[in-house]
Amino acid sequence: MSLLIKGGTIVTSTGRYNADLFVDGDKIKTIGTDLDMPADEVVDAKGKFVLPGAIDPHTHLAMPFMGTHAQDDYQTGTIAAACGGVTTVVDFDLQQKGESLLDAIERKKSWADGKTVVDFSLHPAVMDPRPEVIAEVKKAILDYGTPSFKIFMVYDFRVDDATMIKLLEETKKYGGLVQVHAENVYIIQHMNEILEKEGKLTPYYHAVSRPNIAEEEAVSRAAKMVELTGSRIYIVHLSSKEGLFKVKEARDRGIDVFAETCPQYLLLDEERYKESGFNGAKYVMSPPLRTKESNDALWTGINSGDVQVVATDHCPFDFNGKKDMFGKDDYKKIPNGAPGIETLLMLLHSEGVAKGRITLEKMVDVLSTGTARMFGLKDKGAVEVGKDADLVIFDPNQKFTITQSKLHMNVDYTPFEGREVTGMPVAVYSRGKKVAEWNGTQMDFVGEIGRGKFIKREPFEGF
Ligand code: DUC
Ligand code: ZN
Ligand code: ZN
Repeated sequence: MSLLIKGGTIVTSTGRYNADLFVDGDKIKTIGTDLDMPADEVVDAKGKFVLPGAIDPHTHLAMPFMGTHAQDDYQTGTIAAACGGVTTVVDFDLQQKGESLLDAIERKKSWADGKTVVDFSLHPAVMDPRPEVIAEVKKAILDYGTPSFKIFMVYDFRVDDATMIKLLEETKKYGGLVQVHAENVYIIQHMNEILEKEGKLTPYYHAVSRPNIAEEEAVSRAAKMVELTGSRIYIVHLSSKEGLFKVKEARDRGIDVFAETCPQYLLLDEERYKESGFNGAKYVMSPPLRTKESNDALWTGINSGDVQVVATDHCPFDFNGKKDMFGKDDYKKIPNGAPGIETLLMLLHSEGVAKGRITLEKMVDVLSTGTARMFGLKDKGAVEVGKDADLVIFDPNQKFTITQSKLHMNVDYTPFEGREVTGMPVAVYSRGKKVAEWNGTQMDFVGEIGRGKFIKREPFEGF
């Protein structure tokens, strides 16, 4: 299968230029002017951007959580990804009690077998840090191609500081990266007790129970562990101005603290929890939505380079039957999480680029090029000869009103319902094969179930 894309504007993380592009099989073979080789498909991309497919390195596909499980599996989740211009997904792989880390990788890979429509990889999450599990880090990095490891500082399956230190030391030896969900569990437990006594249990109090200071303290403590060990961390879903300040403080001192944020922390604020009825439950996620001040600070953090990646934390639970079943009388029982994998690129373009908050090149960096570099995806993340032909032909003027019925995520709502975006994919390619296209009113999936493959990633090489 070959593909010739003519007349588009190729966008990189540092610039843009007009050129034709020829794809042979999985790879970008030639970039140049007036290319005229015969091809199975010829696309006129005049007036359109040719972007590298977005990479979402933060998803929870089919994850068992809070008495239920995240509703998108590897098939529905990667179909939604494709329709949103996401061509690589790096999913969390939660180790079970007593399970080996390497067995956990094999187990989650088997869940994906024959189901994914775009390429994927896994981040093992260390939940049962026995010494023999820490010793598996070397194999996970060097043999299994999974060089990033998630830990939680909250929830029942959190790890303690001593474990964090050991993991930082072990990952440092082999080029691993520790990803941290940073919230102080004791602050949250204390707030929960107070709110319980006061009978404050509606969704709004989810945000009150997890104040900015809980993130600030945890980021600061995790950064100190990095300073101690000389290792590196990546803070997932950074949400607050205060947390960002701690990231910046460490980075300014040369400590390798990296950070990711998500569209919900850039665009939504805690007022959402006050929506009528039980609607606030739609936004119950951890960390919670913050204030507009934090939204603005995080955009600044992207531009200053203190936030290197934008991801989704895609973790969908239906509003009817999941969000409202468990937690009607107590915010603590509402499954934490929200859908987002399909709206990542459209939101970042429309709210970021079209509104002048970030450049198009910065968008490519935080969605693709920088993400590939952070996570060792050496064949992904850029429109360059030799890279996988994971491409989005993007019309920057196409309008679309986000609405759940026109999206593909397996969930009954979107937190961005009714928001009009400017800029949508025209066509999305995964290793040279078209997987999604604009049909005039919405995106259609046109790919092949099971064509996505597991990608072995490289150790961290610096950022
Ligand atoms: N936060 C969420 O909101 N959902 C999944 C896990 C997490 O840390
Ligand atoms: Zn998390
Ligand atoms: Zn998450």
